[in-house]
Amino acid sequence: MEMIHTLDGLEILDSRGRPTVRATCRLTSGAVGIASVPSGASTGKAEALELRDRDPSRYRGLGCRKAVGHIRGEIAHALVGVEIEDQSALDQALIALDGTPNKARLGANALLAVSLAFARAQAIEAGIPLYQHFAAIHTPGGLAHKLPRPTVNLFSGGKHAGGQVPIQDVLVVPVAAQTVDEALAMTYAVYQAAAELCLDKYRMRALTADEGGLAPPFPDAEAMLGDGVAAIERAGYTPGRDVALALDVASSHFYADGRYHLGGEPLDSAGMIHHLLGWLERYPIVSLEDGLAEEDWANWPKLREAVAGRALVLGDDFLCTNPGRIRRAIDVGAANALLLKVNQIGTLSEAADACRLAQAAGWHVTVSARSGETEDDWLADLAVGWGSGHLKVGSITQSERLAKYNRLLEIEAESGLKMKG
Ligand code: 2PG
Ligand code: MG
Repeated sequence: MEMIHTLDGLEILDSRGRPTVRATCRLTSGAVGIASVPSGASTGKAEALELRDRDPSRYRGLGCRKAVGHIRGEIAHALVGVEIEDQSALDQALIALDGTPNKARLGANALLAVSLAFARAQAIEAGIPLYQHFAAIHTPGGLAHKLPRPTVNLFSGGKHAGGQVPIQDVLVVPVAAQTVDEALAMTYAVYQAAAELCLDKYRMRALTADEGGLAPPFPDAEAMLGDGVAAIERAGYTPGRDVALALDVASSHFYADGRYHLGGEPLDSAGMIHHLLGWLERYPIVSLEDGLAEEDWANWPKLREAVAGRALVLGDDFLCTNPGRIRRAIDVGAANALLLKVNQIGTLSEAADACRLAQAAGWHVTVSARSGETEDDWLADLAVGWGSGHLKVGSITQSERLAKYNRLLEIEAESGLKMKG
């Protein structure tokens, strides 16, 4: 049994300078957990609601004083001094207190900050690393058993880079790396080669997008992919063997009236699947995220079948870390990998449900940051504790990204855990 002694909230700023929420949870034992929540820009429609003040005179309406007020007020009132059995009991209490299906009343940002701060306080109280505490939340008595492989943003487009090209991210996956340390060194080499390539080809110094990805004026998605391959070669690696690509197509954001507006003639779903298969033929892509739009349910199973084993069919906006959507996708065979973002659902326990559901179906899980991040590093612990195959954090620049990579290096050094194939 646990008891919260004090609960506090603070409005802080994320990596885009927009407000977000931090919570501080002090247990009666004296252990203190502090956690900050991230925020997306290319959000899925089924995400839990991020509560914003909507006061246009302050941060263009994006203030989080209401969410923070709920932590200090209603949530603290309900939880302080009450016996709480575990994370699940805490999260159930938060969900019941909010009382809406999408956490619209108190805000998923307020709820998640409390959920995470409580978890961190419990880990500190138990004197165990946060990743081991997350492992026990995932499976009672469970222990972390492997490290995730980083998938790192190289080029940005879409909503993260002003829409100069419709697709959102080309990422590098250092598939030949045996350790996190090696994976990051390889990634750095490719990123620097890509920056030189941008200078040569686009006469552009390394101007970066929201997640630190390079964002030159690509004429089209093919150029973005081709330049990804060229950067891998320029760094001295063999594309596909040493370093592969992953793609976040984020296609919901260029889908309108049943057509995909990729540039050129708009494509129907069959045309889009055909187009994606062409990319899989030509480029060493190992993971295909949101290849189809979030509402294009009828065609996701066709995409999964067509891709069959060549790359992961990964759902982000499509699944929104939502157990109900994941169950449906498993039933109809719509994907084989989950992009897990805890703030899409709003509590740690529900995200753990989503993760277990996907893993039990034999799916791969990629734990992901948001485009608006903080310097908090809990995500690295989460990816390790929940046995995810990949960790997607953004590029290998900017401290809000590097906080997670540095934590992963720390975990690798202290735990002796290995990255799996
Ligand atoms: C995504 C994420 C991270 P955002 O689409 O996968 O890259 O973006 O946080 O803006 O939803
Ligand atoms: Mg995505």
